[in-house]
Amino acid sequence: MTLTFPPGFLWGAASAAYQVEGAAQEDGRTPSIWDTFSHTPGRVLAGDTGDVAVDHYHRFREDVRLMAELNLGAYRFSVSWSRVQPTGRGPAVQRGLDFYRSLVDELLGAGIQPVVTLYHWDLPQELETRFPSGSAAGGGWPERETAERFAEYAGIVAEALGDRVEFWTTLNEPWCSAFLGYGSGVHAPGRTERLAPLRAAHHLNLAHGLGAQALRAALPARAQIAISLNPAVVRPLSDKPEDLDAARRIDALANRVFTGPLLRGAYPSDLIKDTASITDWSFVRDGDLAVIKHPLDALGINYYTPSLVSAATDKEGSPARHDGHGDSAHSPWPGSEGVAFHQTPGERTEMGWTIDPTGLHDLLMRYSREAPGVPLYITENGAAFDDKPDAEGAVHDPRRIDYLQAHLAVAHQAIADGADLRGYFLWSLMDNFEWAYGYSKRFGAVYVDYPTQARVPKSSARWYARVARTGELPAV
Ligand code: PNW
Repeated sequence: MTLTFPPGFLWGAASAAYQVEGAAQEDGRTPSIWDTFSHTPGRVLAGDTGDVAVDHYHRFREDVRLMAELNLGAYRFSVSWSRVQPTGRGPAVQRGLDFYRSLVDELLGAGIQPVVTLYHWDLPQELETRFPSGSAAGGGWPERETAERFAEYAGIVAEALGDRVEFWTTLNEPWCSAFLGYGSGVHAPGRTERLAPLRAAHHLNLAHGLGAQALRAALPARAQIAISLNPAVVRPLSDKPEDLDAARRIDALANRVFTGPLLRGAYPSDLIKDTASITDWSFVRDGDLAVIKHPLDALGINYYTPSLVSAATDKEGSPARHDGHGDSAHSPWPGSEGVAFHQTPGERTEMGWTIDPTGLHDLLMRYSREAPGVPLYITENGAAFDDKPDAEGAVHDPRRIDYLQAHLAVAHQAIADGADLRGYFLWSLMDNFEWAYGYSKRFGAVYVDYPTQARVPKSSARWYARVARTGELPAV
């Protein structure tokens, strides 16, 4: 049976500045923590960097034409903070802002709605390094001032683009910034600490709240202000109390550390107990929680794969980690390092992530309940496969079509079950710099031949273009 999506459902694709732009040193841009990290030997596979990426900074006109050919209704991209405010403090660089104005104008001219993410992990390096009040290891998100700087930056971008962009998100996946950046160290800035990720999580929450206030003050009333989270779907290995407790702990550290303050104005009491040996949370100041609970016009959900957890038993020791967070001797779960992650059964993508669309349905229903009245968007969903051009240069990726089909089918089901889901953004428009995996993982609907920068729509792009045009999911 063909599934029909509601009229007005937004069909989009997503990207992020450091993953696609390149032009790392042009027009006044200074290094972000990802420039520093990728240029540090051993941090990114094969020594790959975002110096050139897919050269979107120079090819955005061609890329927007491609988006129009693919019938996209919206394009979600992020702004590189150090391109518009090189030191993370003080005056903006006009040439940096001009790039985003040109991109937005190109999109609007093609009838594509721009969706701006203000922060997709590329903190200006200066805000990590030059921090008189920071720890010996550095400044960055564990420091409160970073949240204040973010609000200033949000105001700058809102002033520059507010007359033509209606859909804004503050942060992309703050969990990754806090826990992979400052806990396991597999993301920039690569710190491996226990207190820093918790402080970072709070200051990211605060940055969202202060940033949302700055956006509200600068933008017309019609503007929508949202955040994109990557909520974990945490499943216990068994019904044993210790496994249920492991799932509760990971749910607190992955999800409720953000949604507690964002949606309810409080950190969960079980999280505070679980982390009591690390912190008393005194870095949360009076008034912070009210700021963080700024009303959301929409909630963005990014989903890839579920997690299966159990208590680690002494006999077996802690099993090999299969949580898809990369290889690190350091845990991204402060206070709950003992929890064991297991490989969920089923077919996997090139990331090693199990394909399980039921997790997306779970998330949409959960956040419909937890954020009543707040429209939901899937701001990322997609998969990496081993895509290669055939002899004629065409790229056939039937597994990606199956992946998208299966996830869109459960999204449709969630709407039928009452979720107020308004749109879907495929990750990603094009193959790009996949963080610690460099260019080795291809998430794009469009294939990029890196040596020539040629763009070749894969068969999934053609398939998605039809879904976007008709609003219908063909029967399998
Ligand atoms: C998201 N994890 O990253 C990001 O928003 C994208 O920039 C990225 O390219 C995409 O998903 C695919 O990885 C994640 O370890 C990276 O749990 C790592 C994790 C989750 C999301």
